[in-house]
Amino acid sequence: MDFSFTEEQLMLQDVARRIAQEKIAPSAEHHDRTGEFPLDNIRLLGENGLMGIEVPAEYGGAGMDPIAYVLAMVEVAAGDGAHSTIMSVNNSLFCNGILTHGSEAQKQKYVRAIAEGEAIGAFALTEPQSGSDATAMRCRAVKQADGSFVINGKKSWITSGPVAKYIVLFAMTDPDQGARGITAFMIDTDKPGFHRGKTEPKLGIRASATCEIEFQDYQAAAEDVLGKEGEGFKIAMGVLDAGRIGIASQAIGIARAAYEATLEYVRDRKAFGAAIGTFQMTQAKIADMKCKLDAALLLTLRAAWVKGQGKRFSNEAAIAKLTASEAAMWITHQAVQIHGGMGYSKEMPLERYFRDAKITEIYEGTSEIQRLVIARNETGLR
Ligand code: COS
Repeated sequence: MDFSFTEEQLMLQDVARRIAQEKIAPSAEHHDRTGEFPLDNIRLLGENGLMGIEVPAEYGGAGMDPIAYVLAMVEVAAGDGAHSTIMSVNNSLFCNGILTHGSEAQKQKYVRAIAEGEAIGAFALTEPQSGSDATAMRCRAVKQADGSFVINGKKSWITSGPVAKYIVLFAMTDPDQGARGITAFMIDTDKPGFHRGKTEPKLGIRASATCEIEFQDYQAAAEDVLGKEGEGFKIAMGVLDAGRIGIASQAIGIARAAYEATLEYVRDRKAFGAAIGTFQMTQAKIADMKCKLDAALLLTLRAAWVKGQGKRFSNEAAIAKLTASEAAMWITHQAVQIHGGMGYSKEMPLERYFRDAKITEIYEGTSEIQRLVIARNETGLR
């Protein structure tokens, strides 16, 4: 077993760290306070290959592996959680699914624009009444005699929905078939029949715009189907497996930022005549933070490695996401506690890390869904 990274992986990590520390972190407070979408920074990340890390160069990407993706995501998330959410959706949920299931024309048209940072992508699975139970969706795509589809319905909690040019949409084409009646479509948001609802006010990752979207007699051509008709659920699940590696990496980045700020604070802050880092209660927290952070990173790198081997990685991705998101919640919680009043104040970024971390236990499969996936894989029972 080799724990070292390649020169290329380290170079990408370095590029991501530089952009995150020089451009993203300094504006994170502004983006969090205003909720302003960080378009310029997203373009910059795209120009540097960070919006299509695993996308081959022929489609405008960096042509790198899932390990490089983890390393870069961690750096961007350490700069700001909201930026890493946008990056994760573009890389994992948008480009990944099209690369795996798309036609050559779809790869050229949709992947290139997002990988090069010229446009923003989104992924629309969740609906107002269906989240974890994805097969309960009501959005309908009705096939016409000429092979095209007419789409009607609502999708909610769409990350980058307010700004996305293209969306991977999941709609029911055959409700009698349940999971096997769902089809994936490529949506162009400039076409008639596509509407955006209000932007969601959120606890954290506030600059990653989120909204409801609605389809009213949206016409999708036969060539807009992604993969095959009826394969949508499996496409969504496969894409979410990859997405969970991204969210695990995001959780690690947010947690690392909180951990590093805490290390600095416990060295400087004095109480009862000594640095608080010399107190055993603080030391125990520091040790536990570091163990959880390293465990999360190693599990996430393992999931990325299995993905890179071309094997099924659903279980490893669920284990990584569950471990990393719960670690991030615990670490940011302890970081706020150690900082005391300063942790609770908006003068320091600790309270933002705490708010940003929470979503990693919810989106792309809640912690409860990750436990369900892991237990099903381990026991073989349903
Ligand atoms: N990769 C590929 N195929 C998968 C898969 C995966 N990760 N997970 C399931 N499938 C396939 C199954 O093999 C099955 O195929 P067959 O019909 O050929 O047997 C089919 O999909 C249905 O699978 P299953 O019966 O396990 O589906 P369930 O309805 O029981 O749902 C859960 C399984 C709950 C795990 C799934 O719905 C899920 O992950 N939900 C969370 C969704 C989510 O993350 N939402 C957040 C939206 S993005 S913010």
